[in-house]
Amino acid sequence: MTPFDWQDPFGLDAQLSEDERMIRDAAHAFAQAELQPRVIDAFANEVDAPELFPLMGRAGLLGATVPEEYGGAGANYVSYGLIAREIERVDSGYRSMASVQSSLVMYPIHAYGSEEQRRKYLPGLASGELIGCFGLTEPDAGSDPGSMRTYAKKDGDGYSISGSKTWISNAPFADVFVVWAKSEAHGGGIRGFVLEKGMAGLSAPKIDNKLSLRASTTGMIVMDEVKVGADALLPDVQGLKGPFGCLNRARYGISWGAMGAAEFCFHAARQYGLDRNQFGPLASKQLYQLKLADMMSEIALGLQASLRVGRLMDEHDFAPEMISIVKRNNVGKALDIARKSRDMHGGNGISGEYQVIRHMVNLETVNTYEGTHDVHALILGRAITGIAAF
Ligand code: TGC
Ligand code: FAD
Repeated sequence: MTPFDWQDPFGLDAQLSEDERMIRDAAHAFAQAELQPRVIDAFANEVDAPELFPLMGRAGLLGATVPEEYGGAGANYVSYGLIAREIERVDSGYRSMASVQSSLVMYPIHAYGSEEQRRKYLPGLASGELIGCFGLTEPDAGSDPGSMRTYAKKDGDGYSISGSKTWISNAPFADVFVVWAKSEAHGGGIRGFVLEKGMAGLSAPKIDNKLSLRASTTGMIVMDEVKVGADALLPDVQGLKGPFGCLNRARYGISWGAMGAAEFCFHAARQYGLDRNQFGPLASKQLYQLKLADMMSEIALGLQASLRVGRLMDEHDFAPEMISIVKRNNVGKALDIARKSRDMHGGNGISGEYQVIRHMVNLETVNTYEGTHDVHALILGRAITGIAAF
């Protein structure tokens, strides 16, 4: 019989293909060699790190699911999830940088863009020479993006776009802005536009002094009659299903990523309990072992669920509600695990050096963005009852 492995209780490794294992191992090596040495200082000092994009691009971590002809890796969604898990094992902010680029910028340009837009933007985004951001949220439209005010007026053959987006990852140093707006030329329907740094009327001020996700740069997108040509429109999608199609991918990746952060916190608590003696080794205490058992169980279950959803995505046979289950459950469980691990480290748990409190405060953001924990409950409540309770 296969011996039990506390680091892989259900044999996740054995359920992966050779290619998936290789991608996971490469992402792990990159994250530990390039990201881990920076993160404590980056978080403490809120360091902007645009230079990480070309490093991630060279390591093949950007646009993993985009076909190779556009610079992507042509990998499957399980591989994409495994990459997110390895990056977020180091920090949710670094995973944010990568998942916005891959799921929220490259995906819509590939899925909804013209051939010219794909050729113009995707290779640079895949290599990390270009940095992308995704503007959906507005100061008065967060959980309810359908109430957005950003507006694209007809302007000759093109458009003039005005409005503001807030809480936008990567925006202050982005080159490519995927922005969602209500469009006069399309009966006020929501359309996607690709804007570029340097356009007149476009600015992206940084939001300073975040106390969560400090290693990831966040800003606003301010658009004051930004004039773009007809070629800035993403031609192949109309309505909220455009941004939601992107969010499906990013939320799925987050479900894996959060488990990476949880694994870090679980492993750290285990080691701390083995090393620290109070009335004997902490790990010898029943309450301590109960917490470790809970952590291991939730992580094992969460990873299996994400793998199942990833396999269905790779078969083009998934429902968005499945993604709501894994995003909501895995992030909520990761947050519980990070809080428990912080507690199990005692006073050391609040030190940046031990890293668990950083994961804990990061996961507060992850619980909120890409659909809050409660909004995903309402998506599931609608599916269960047939009644929208938003
Ligand atoms: P609703 O009536 O439900 O739907 C409107 C249209 O959209 C379609 N749709 C979807 N299509 C694909 N995938 C999904 N998941 C979809 N959900 C809905 C739907 O079929 C319909 O299509 P059509 O053709 O009939 O028009 O829309 P609603 O306005 O009632 O929406 C309610 C709700 C709560 C589900 C939705 O607004 C929601 O999910 N709110 C949360 C907002 C959110 O997640 N924002 C994320 C911003 S981006 C971000 O946070 C990035 S952080 C990145 C990082 O740093 O990692
Ligand atoms: P609100 O929608 O105002 O929600 C406030 C509270 O009310 C929450 O608890 C929520 O669950 C609850 N609530 C809302 N509606 C209901 C309801 N109907 N019933 C019961 N409770 C409800 N957005 C982007 O577009 N692009 C990005 O790159 C991006 N990056 C982000 C990075 C960071 C660091 C952060 C913090 C946010 C980012 N966001 C981004 C925005 C994020 O998606 C929003 O913060 C999120 O969707 C919630 O919107 P809100 O903050 O306006 O909260």
